[in-house]
Amino acid sequence: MRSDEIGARPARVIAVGRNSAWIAFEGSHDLYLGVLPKQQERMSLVPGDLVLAARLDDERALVERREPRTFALERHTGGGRSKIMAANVDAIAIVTAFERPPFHAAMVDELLAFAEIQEMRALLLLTKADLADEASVQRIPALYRSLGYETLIINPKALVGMDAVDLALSTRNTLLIGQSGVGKSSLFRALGGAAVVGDVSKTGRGKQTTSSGRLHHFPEGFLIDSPGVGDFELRDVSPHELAQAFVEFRPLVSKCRFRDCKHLAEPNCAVREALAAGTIVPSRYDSYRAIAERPA
Ligand SMILES: Nc1nc2c(ncn2[C@@H]2O[C@H](COP(=O)(O)OP(=O)(O)OP(=O)(O)O)[C@@H](O)[C@H]2O)c(=O)[nH]1
Ligand SMILES: [Mg+2]
Ligand SMILES: [Zn+2]
Repeated sequence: MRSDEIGARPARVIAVGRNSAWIAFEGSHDLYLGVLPKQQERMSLVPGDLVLAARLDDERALVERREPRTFALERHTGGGRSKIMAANVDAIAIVTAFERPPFHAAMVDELLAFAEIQEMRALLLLTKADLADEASVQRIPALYRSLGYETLIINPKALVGMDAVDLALSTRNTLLIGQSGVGKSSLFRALGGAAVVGDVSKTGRGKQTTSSGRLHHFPEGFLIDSPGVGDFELRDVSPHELAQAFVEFRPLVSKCRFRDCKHLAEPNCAVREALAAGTIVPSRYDSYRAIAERPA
């Protein structure tokens, strides 16, 4: 055994910069700058990764290896790029505003479908009710609750709903995901997460935008803040899987006339009949259709 392996202990990756990673040893909140050995310089780390590391001094630790990931959340964009956002998470909290930016049903529904396909727990956290009209504040949460999704209305700026969201998140390993400006970092800080130097960049308009992920430990579980996603695309999903990922379509698909019905233009389609009858909400069907019709 090499001498530097003697002191190697498990540590969690808290934040990642361009060529660096901050880690915290299990049971401690002190941050160390992770140093990668020469032969491992290309080892990629993301928040949530578990590593084995040895303290070098008060500020630095040598990262010897990364433990296998139980789950890596990979994001695909319309531009054909992909990026691993977080490792070892078991839930996603989709953060979305009623207004500023306006509610984006297509993105919420695609993220919910993604969680269904990955068999992950998904929560919906709705912000900025104070800027929205009463009708939306009634309608949107009612829709998602009727589909069975845990949905909370919160205001991380005014600290409204923080106990409920703490209860919902604090025993899980959760990634906060959503568009820029919806309140992810405000929520992350309200739940005790720290903004580390270099973690936020000021844009020209003086707006603070998260430029890399950052992890906060709860006594059990953790929470990862992430940069806003402009778009998010499901990949490599069969038509059958996609229809199953829209939970209200599930009991209907076996009733379509054609077994390989894609629920787009086929006759005697139970999904489109439900849409016409009003039991499937148009915005949900539109979200489904946008994904189903997207060129592969
Ligand atoms: N009025 C109102 N403002 C809110 C609410 N939640 C967050 N904000 C404000 O929205 C702005 C953006 O919040 P952030 O927490 O930085 O948003 P973010 O999702 O982290 O954005 P990115 O890091 O760019 O992805 C801040 O000025 C917050 O104070 C809310 O419920 N109501
Ligand atoms: Mg942010
Ligand atoms: Zn059909």
